[in-house]
Amino acid sequence: MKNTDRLFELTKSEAVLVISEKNRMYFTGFASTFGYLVLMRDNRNIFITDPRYYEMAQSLVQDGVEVMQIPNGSAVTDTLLDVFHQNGLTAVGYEDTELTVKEFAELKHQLSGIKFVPAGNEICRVRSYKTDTEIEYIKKAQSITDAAFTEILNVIKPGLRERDVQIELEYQMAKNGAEGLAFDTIIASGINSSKPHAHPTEKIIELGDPVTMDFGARYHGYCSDMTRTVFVGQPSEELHKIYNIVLLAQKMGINNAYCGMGGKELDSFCREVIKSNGYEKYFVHSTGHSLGIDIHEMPSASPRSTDILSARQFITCEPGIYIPGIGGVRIEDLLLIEEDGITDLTTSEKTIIIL
Ligand SMILES: [Mn+2]
Repeated sequence: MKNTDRLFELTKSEAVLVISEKNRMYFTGFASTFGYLVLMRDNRNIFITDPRYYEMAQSLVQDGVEVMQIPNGSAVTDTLLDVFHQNGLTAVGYEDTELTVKEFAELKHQLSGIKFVPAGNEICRVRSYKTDTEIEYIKKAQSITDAAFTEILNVIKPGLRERDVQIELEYQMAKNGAEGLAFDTIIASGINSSKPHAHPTEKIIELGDPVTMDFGARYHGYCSDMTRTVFVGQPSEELHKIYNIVLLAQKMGINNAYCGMGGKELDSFCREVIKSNGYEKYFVHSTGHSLGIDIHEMPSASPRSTDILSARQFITCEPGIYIPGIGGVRIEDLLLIEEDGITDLTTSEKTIIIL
């Protein structure tokens, strides 16, 4: 089972009940819309599901997971109570980070007598340390993303809409092996680029426009993430200057990154460069985040982060400067942290690109 030993090092509970789709998929390796997973300290793990998934689950769940079917006509919570009683469990960890208030209230009501202990943060922490297989999936997702960027440089030209660039970029990711998107693609051109998370519009790309593209692919359920700002024709002097400051800030972060550093420290390497050039108030977001099954996972790199960037974790490095009415620049690479160093998985060019 994936990282369950680590989970039980972090939580005091004898068992953890996993209900959310993504965490079930994480621990069982099996995607389904319905199921309840009971992880136990003695490494007995029971996946309870219904007849729609029972047969499939038996052949597809990871080693170490026992699949159980809800008896016809009975409630899943009755089966859960049986499992808890048979294993002498009176208290279980639960996903306080995932369940709605209503879902939790119902669960407590239906499983009366069981004590629920929050375990959501512990699960997030476990998920932050990637296995070899997860690292391979994320590397592949990133290489698909880089390949799509190479292709899009041949496509972008004045007269296209932002939407056209979005469609082509997503097509190229699919063509290169993506099974889906990591998140909604951001394409922001001209003055739209001062909005860090702008959605692609019908706006026509014009000569002199910056075009910021923030996009990622999904591969075997795992995300990638990168951003580049390119220029269509010569940029204004100010945008050119901003580009070089952001690039310098990003390189300062990457070149100084090391295993064991604080997320706050990585952020400050980037932020200091932008500050010393007088643009601090235009860098309006964090420097980075990790990813995995979700596009935003822990650890994070921000002025408030208390995370330590550790081996087998990922972190993006994505400083930006955004000036309303003028435009913006963001450059984002994906870094893998390992004991013997940092690998920048993003291979696309960063020196200013003027198409
Ligand atoms: Mn990102």
